[in-house]
Order: sequence, then C-alpha cells, then structure tokens
Amino acid sequence: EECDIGLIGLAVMGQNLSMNIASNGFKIGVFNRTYAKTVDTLEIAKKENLTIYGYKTLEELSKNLKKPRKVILLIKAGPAVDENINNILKYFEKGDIIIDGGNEWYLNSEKRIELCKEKNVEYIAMGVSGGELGARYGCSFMPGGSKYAYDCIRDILEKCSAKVGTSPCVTYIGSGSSGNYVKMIHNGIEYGDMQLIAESYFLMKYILKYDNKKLSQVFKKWNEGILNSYLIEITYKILEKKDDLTENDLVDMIMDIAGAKGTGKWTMLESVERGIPCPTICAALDARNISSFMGLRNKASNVFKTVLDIENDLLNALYCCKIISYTQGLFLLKKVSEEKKWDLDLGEIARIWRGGCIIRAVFLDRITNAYKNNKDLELLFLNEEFANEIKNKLPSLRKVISIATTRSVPIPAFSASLAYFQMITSQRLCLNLIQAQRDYFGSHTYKRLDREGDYHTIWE
Ligand code: NBP
Repeated sequence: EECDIGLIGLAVMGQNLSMNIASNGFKIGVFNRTYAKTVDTLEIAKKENLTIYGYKTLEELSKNLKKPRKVILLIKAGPAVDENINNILKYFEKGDIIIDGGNEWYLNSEKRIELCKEKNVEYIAMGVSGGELGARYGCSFMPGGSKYAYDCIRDILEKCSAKVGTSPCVTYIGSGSSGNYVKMIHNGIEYGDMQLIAESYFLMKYILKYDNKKLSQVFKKWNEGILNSYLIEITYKILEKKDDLTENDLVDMIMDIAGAKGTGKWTMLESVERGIPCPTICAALDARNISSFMGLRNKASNVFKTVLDIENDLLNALYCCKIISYTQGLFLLKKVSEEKKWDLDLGEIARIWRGGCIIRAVFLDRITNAYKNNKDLELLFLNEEFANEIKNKLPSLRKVISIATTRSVPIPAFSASLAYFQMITSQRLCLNLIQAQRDYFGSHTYKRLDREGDYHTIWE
C-alpha cells in the first residue's frame, strides 16, 4: 500500500489521531513498539469502518509510505523520540519529513532538527492540543519547523483539525522549535485558567456559601457570557456530577492534590530564565505543588487556627512576608539537599549570610537558632517563635493587601506570600476540582478521599 502518511505510537493520542486521519480519507500506516496495540487499533478502526494499515517494523512502515515520506511521532517525549528518530533516519531520504507531535522540551527538538539537517530530512515539531477527543474529531495543531514540510502536510492537518466556522485550527507557527514553545505556553496559560476558575469556585463556596448546585448554575451562566470556554463548561458539568460510590457530589470526594506533567514547569523555567514574569502561571504551578504536601498542610493548619489583631500594619506585613519568603527559599534548599544528598546545614547557611552578602540581617540569627533547636525543621515558620510572630502579624498583612487591592496598588509579592501561606496551612484546597478537570479532558485519573486506588470517571 502506498500510504499518504505514517504514524508511530498508538497510545491514546496516536490511536485517535490515526482514526481521524483515516476518516478524512487519507491512507495511513501505523507502527507501535508493542505490536498488540497495533492490532487493537486496527480492530477499533474496523468497527468504525475505517481502514488503517498496520506494520510490525519501522522499516516496513517506511517502505509503504509515498514519497516524500511523512511520519508523525506520538510517543513519550524525551529519549524514546531520539531512539525512534535515529531508527527512522536509517530509512528516510532527502526531502522526507518527520513530525514530532509530542509535548517535547523545545531544546530537544532543536538538537533533532540539526541531526535531521545532516541527512536533508525535514523536521516539524508540532504541538497538539485537545486530548483524546480532539485527536479523534479535531484538535488544534501547532506545527513549527520546515515550511516546505508544512506545505506537504498542510492538507492533512487542515482536514484533521478542529474548525471554528470554516477556519481550521492549524497554522504554520514559525521556524525551528517554535511549535513546541507555543504548545508549552498554551499549557502554561491553561494552568492559569484552571487555577483562576478553581479559586473562583473556592471563593463562592466558602464566602458566599454556595452549594455545588448553585455553583454549577453560576458557571453555567458565566459560560453563556464573556467567559464562554471549554474549561468553564466542564467546570459546571463537574459540579453537577453525582458520585457513583456514595450519595455525595463527586467533586467533594476528589482529593485536593493536583498532578502535572511538566509543561507548566517548563513555562516557569523559561519565565525565570528569560526574566519575563508569568506570576499567574507561577501561582497556578505553585498551587499544584503546594497541594501535594497534604500531611504538612494538615499539621500547619492546626498550628494556625487562630488569627489575632494588629498594629503598625505595613511593618508587620513586611516582616510577615519576609518570614514566609525565607521559609520558601529554605524549603527549596532542604528539598534539593535531600535529593542530592548534599546534607546542607541550613542554620550554618543562615549564619554565613549574616554578614557580607546583600541579604545580611540580624534576623538571620533567629533562623540559625531555629535550626539549632531542630535541624529537621520542615518549614521555617513552624518554628514556635516564627509561628507566633506570624499569628500576630497576619491580620496586618491581610489589611495591607485588601487596602492595596481596593486602591489598585499592585503588590504581587505580598499577595503571593499570603497566598502561599494560606495554601500551605490549609487542610482543604481547591485542587480536587483541578483533578476532576484533568480527568474530564485527559483521562488523567484521580484519587479519592474515602478509598484507595486510582479512579477515572466517564464524565459525559
Ligand atoms: P504516552 O506519552 O503515554 O506514550 C506512550 C506511547 O509511547 C506508546 O505508544 C508507547 O509504546 C510509546 N513508547 C514509549 Br513509552 N517508549 C517508546 C520507545 N522507546 N519506542 C517506541 N515507542 C515508545 O502517549 P500519549 O498520552 O498518547 O501521548 C503522546 C504524546 O502526545 C506525548 O508527548 C504527550 O505529551 C502528547 N500529548 C498528550 C495529550 C493527552 O491528552 N494525553 C494531549 C496532548 C499532547 P508501547 O505501546 O510499546 O508502550
């Protein structure tokens, strides 16, 4: 068979995209490392009256592709892609085209582009968004790299993409690894959207005391206005979903620890590397990371049950944030020390910062003492002295933030510090809804509060 295009990797994304390509009238050949999945895919396709051509080896697949050969990789990003590209290059010739559709770190693609150039093989790094349903019925493609290659696959991508009106959700992104980069930023923005929605849910739940039914109605109404979007839509549907195992609403049974696959982290690495702040995305990523410390949150929430009164608000607030900020930095040091087995002495480090350096301050003596009392102190502000200070000064911080906010004074570090503190000392977080959203659109599964194991729900 002379296939129009080949596809490697038949997990969720590859299986669905190959059916999409076949249903648009293209002849597609597929290969998967584990052949059983190829057999599965052909059977599933057959049930939908689609013909897909399966091959047991890459060589066979290559031999059955029309020239210039085109192959899409949809496999786990990283070394597996290198391994497969090295194999493909054994069979591909000048002018043939490799398209990596995975969520790849853009610098990895740049190395592969160079490697392919040596053999005059064209390369496209392409972001794909839309999850499994998108892959099957129309997704957003973000292809970057060789323009010549893009023109060769343009027809296939346009037909397989989602349409808004008659416009296909695909365009040539730009040269090099720009397709990966744009997908990465897309995912970062997605993190921000999800977190903002989850925080809105939380505010209404705890301040307005809305129940899930009422919350669902609000998001449904919002979805009819300027906020109309997929994430708002799935949110109101999540909020009305009943649990199969108990009498409760499912969202209340989902553990508030949110997972992540790495693109949010990459966005932050780039943000930091380039000095282009993305604090909302950063807050969203931090929220997921903070959510993972469930035991610690429970412990800290018990220490900070009471909130006290104020004086000298700004001074207090500044001091309070300083403790919170040092807590964060030292926590990072503690964690990297554990992982790399550096055995860092945090008290000693605070001591050598005491003079000479830019952050020198008397305050550091107290940090040294805190670690002298307990060298395994998990969070600096769990030290009794610092904990008491925060308890005393927290109302000032809240007052400062609320005044600044109502008068339009931007105070992102104060706000971020308070947000961090409130999260790390909270027993319950809004990340159960994030987990529900992730399971809804990506089948990422979730854990439950009331029983063991990984769960997945058919949401629609
Ligand atoms: P996975 O990322 O889970 O990868 C599984 C596939 O990679 C299987 O077909 C597996 O073959 C293959 N594979 C592995 Br693992 N190592 C291999 C190797 N050394 N050689 C050949 N094949 C290898 O699949 P996915 O969730 O479908 O995602 C594919 C790509 O699309 C990823 O980069 C992902 O980040 C991206 N993406 C995913 C989504 C989503 O919603 N899931 C959305 C958008 C983009 P096997 O069957 O032999 O194990």
